[in-house]
Amino acid sequence: MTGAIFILSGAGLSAESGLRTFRAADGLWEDHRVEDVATPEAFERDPDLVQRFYNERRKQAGKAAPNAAHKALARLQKNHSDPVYLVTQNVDDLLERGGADQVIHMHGGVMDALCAACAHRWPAPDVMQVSDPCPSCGAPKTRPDIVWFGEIPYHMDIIQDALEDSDLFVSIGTSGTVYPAAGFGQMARQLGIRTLELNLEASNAPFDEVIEGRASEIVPAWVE
Ligand code: BV8
Repeated sequence: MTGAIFILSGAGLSAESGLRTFRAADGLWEDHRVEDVATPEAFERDPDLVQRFYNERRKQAGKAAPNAAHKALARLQKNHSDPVYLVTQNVDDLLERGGADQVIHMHGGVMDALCAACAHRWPAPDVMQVSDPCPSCGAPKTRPDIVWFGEIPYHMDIIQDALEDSDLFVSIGTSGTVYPAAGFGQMARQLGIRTLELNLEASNAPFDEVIEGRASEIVPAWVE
């Protein structure tokens, strides 16, 4: 396999590490309505509820271990002769802990804190409060470094360049529900790039090839 590879991952990549997906029967959103915990309006309205939601996510992410799929993608990035762009919708750090050294977190990271006043970032405390003073400007406006619905995803320019540079687009463990990530497959097809989906169940988007199965099995098999 030669040529640059663009890999978009979603919650299914981390499901076997014990982190719940969003739209499964026991998905996260089932516990909370999206608009109650994953929008800037929710944070304005009830910052403590939002902080509790992300403190719990951070605790779960910290307890989770990278699975064979995370480690296989890290190996691919290290060993492949051309660039491997690891673009993830996930806010956990399991790809990094699985050995990947360049991960593009387009929806942010739950292990980081962000100052809503000066945009300073720092490693999040286990239990974050909005009143935590920013280490840089001192403002008591601490929020999780997460891209909420209605906010602009991070690194869109880098992602666009990576897609245009790639010869293969691989979607791993995502339902293709949330934009703009859900539109990357279509952009790849318009660029004439071959597309592959690795998913527990096909998401029914028009990929050139689909491999169904659990990420911890099908991702290492595809990488090797
Ligand atoms: C934006 C952080 C403008 C939070 C997240 C109407 C129509 C279309 C679009 C919109 C609309 N109204 C509003 C929008 C825009 C909106 C959107 O798309 N809404 C959706 C709900 C319709 N998007 C936004 O607001 C985005 N911002 O558009 O700004 C803009 C855009 C571009 C340029 C300039 C301006 C911001 C979206 C970011 C929201 N934040 N995450 C948090 O994590 O708490 S999204 C959240 O859900 C996740 O991060 C993830 O990205 C996302 C999607 O979930 P998936 O990862 O796909 O997980 P899901 O549960 O859905 O699926 C799991 C998959 O895994 C399944 O396929 C399953 O089969 C598979 N699986 C399960 N187990 C396994 C497995 N696969 C393999 N192995 C297994 N073991």
